[in-house]
Amino acid sequence: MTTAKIDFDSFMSDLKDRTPHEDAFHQAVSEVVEDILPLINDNAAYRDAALLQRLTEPDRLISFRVEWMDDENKVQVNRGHRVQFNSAIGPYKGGLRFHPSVDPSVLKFLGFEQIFKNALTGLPMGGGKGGADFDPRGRSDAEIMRFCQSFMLELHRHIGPDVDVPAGDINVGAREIGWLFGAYQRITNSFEGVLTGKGLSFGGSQLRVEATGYGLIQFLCHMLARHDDGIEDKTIVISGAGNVALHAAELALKNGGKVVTLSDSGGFIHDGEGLTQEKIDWVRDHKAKPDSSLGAYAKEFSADWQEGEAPWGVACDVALPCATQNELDEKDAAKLIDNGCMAVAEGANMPTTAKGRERIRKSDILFGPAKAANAGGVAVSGLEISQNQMRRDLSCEELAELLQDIMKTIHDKCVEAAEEDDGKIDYAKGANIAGFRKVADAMMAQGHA
Ligand code: NDP
Ligand code: 2IT
Repeated sequence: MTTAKIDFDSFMSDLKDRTPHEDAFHQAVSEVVEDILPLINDNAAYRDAALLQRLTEPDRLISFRVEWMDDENKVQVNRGHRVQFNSAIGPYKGGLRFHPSVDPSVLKFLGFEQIFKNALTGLPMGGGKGGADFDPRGRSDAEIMRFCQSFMLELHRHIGPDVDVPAGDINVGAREIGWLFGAYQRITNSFEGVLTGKGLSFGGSQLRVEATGYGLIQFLCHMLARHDDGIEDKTIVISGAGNVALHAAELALKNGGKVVTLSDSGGFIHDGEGLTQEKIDWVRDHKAKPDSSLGAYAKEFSADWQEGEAPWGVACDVALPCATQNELDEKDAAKLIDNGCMAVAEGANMPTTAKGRERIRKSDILFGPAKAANAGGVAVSGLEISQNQMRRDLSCEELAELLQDIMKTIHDKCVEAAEEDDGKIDYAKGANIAGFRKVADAMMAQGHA
């Protein structure tokens, strides 16, 4: 038997028929399939094994009610999910996001991306993602803690150190991971490495907090170095003001870059003088306060605040979208190109729209795709898992070296698998192909129904 070759449009149209209204998921799949379809069409065994169809259907999607008591003793109801997408190369691994926009489509796009990202790290982790449509904005600390506990009341049945190991994502930081971990421990009466991003006193890893932002800058530096350039004196525009954005800003500064913007869901600040470590620390403290807006930065440091706007119109050499999906569109890409931007590296997951990517791909801009450029966070999560299993902590120096090595290896894997056009590497294609190859080999070796 030889299964016929797959046509891109028919495949996507079948996928859309099976998963209506899941636009973000379709976008993520389309972007990967475009690059890996030639490999599948060159390999009859892949097609006979329905590899692509199996790869794009999650192992399971668990949805559940999360009920919790607010500060007025009113019962509130939210919806939680965990997408366990693919476990061919290791236990499911991926973050938890609490945001009103969370739905199966968003989590499936994130879980699908995570399969390839985790494969690129070289560590044994499958792909998963989870979260809830809970909005922590306007909620007290006690309410958020109770929400985490109720969320874990159901999630604990589906996770475990050898099954599925969640971590943080938007609005789930070290504090929420601590509350989730405490609830898991009380429910199951076992102390095990079931979450990553934990506090250092109960099994967390050094450098996990910094890893995504730091890894992003390391990846960017490798891309620039391969093209005989560096980050020093470059003007850098960053979106977001959370974990990824602030750590990216921090390492960019340490390496001699000039960071001139940050943003949040209310707008962006433009600081022509450039951020300093002191200003970054101020933003971290300020944003940790409930419902705080980045707008206050403008008064504190005499900078510009552009309400409701994104920062892509600010002239820069490097742009780092680090907030959320589809935050950089075709028009934004055109502004970056017009302003002479030379590199875009994605700290957030799928921050660039399909048309935005297309525009960038056709330009001279070097493009570091999320699944490669932001893999540092999950890589250190993978190292947290091994530290927990060994019951031995690595030092900050050891972890810093491991993170450096992993980001360099990811960069080199992308280059090796990519196409080079006039000296410019298609990193997005390289990341998709290199991530796919590892997962495909494992799936083929493990057989099918
Ligand atoms: P945080 O919750 O720490 O920060 C998120 C930031 O993005 C905040 O400044 C938030 O603004 C802003 N933001 C969120 N949603 C929107 C929106 N719809 N429009 C505009 N701004 C928005 O999250 P992280 O920094 O951890 O995550 C940021 C991105 O990085 C996400 O895409 C995440 O998936 C990705 N990522 C995170 C990793 C990690 O280790 N944490 C690893 C790899 C990727 P506000 O405060 O106003 O809500
Ligand atoms: O998108 C991501 O890679 C994360 N949010 C981190 C996942 C993890 O398991 O550390």
